[in-house]
Amino acid sequence: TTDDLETQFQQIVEADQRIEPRDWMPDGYRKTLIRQIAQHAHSEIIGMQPEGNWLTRAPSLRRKAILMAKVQDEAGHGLYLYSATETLGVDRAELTENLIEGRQKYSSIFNYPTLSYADVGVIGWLVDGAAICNQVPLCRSSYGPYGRAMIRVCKEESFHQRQGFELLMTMMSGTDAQREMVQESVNRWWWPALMMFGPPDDRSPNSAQSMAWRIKRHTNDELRQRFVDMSVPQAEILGVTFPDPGLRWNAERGAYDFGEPDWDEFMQVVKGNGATSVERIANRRAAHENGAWVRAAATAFAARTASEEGT
Ligand code: FAQ
Repeated sequence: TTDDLETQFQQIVEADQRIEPRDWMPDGYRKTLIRQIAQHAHSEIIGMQPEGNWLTRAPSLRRKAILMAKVQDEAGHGLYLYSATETLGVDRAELTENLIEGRQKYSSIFNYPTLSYADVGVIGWLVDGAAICNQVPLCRSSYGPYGRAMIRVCKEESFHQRQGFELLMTMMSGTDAQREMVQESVNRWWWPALMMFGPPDDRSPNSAQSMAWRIKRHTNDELRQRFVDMSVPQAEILGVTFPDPGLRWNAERGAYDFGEPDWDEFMQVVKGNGATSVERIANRRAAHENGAWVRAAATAFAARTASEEGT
């Protein structure tokens, strides 16, 4: 019966074993995974745009090669994640459609503009840093194809984080103007980076169930705290500050206290009213439409090959 299947499913999950595509799973589990993994895939693909914006203006060949490699990695992450989503019985074409029609979300962080080259460094340091913090526990996610995809994604994200930090170290040992550029960029990205972890736990409708299914391993607030604690010492090494007067060490908790992100701004961005939301989707739609001939050619070739094999 369904009850037996459900009990067996929960036992597998609680024994920290993996659920695989052909295993029985509750509908809600499948829906949640499709939602989260598709949103994650869309984020990687849309996330190519903010930094891609600086590819033609990288300050040296070395910086350009690094940035190009990073942006291409994001494309790869999107592809593995779309493949992981397809194992749940949805089609990638449908997911792309959902993204460009605004039926599925992508991370709030990619709705902010990249205004200076320091943003490339700060995105690597803070945005990839936050992504790693969130994604390392997802390597142990109960759904096999998602957890396995995350292993490679995390290795690449950690290169991204380091290239960002190294870029910022270089700028911070440069001129006053370069140091100011870095600080200005940190001021713009700090709060949006904290919002990447999602709404506070008491306003996170999906967390409890996703934790019980071991899709998520930690709550949004736990991961946000971990990120703050790991970032403060790094900021000290760099010589930058975070724009939060409430940020201070709490010896009793053994953690940093910090201020409240602007959750109204977060809600606006998630609703599609971010500074670059319209542009991001318009670019994605144009790329998809410009690629129509490739899809048509591949489909025609596959049909012809199949009919030749059939004769
Ligand atoms: N932005 O109940 P919860 C990257 C939505 S890293 C937009 O807490 P959940 C790497 C949420 O979907 C970025 N929407 O939801 C990179 C839900 O709405 P729904 C991608 C958000 O799922 C770096 C509602 O709010 N990483 O791309 C956000 O349990 C540099 C209620 O929230 C991932 O996607 C947000 N920040 O927890 C690439 C990681 N937060 O769907 C290029 C995987 C929440 O019910 C350059 N995802 N919402 O309509 C997760 O870990 C989770 O989905 C959370 C949200 C933690 C993001």
